[in-house]
Amino acid sequence: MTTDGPSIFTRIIGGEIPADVVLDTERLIAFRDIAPQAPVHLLVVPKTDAYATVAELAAGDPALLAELVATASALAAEHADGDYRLVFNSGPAAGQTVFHVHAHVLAGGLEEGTLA
Ligand code: D5M
Repeated sequence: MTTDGPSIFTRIIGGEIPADVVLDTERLIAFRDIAPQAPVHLLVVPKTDAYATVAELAAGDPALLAELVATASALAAEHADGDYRLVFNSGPAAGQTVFHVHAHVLAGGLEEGTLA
């Protein structure tokens, strides 16, 4: 939850801002990142705005976190060869800019042995 109005992701979920949506389910939405860091770069986002970080989501709704991970895996199989990196930036010093929990799914032609 933020104190300064709905997050950009809540506005995408509400249809206020366009996005390249690849999956839309009861509790999750997935769309292409606007600034892709890999050949396939998707964001998987819970529709609820109750959780800012992955740790909050894990504590508050572990079933939703499990659903998010399963969805990320399925999307990597659909959009690439099934291998993927799943990244949660948590906190400003780690590069989090949108405080509405989301997973980055990075896939397709990733370099071996690197973390970023
Ligand atoms: O990741 C936030 C991510 O959200 C970052 O990779 C850019 C992406 N972003 C921001 N605005 C949009 C829109 N409008 N569409 C698609 N993607 C967007 P973080 O982990 O918080 O740094």
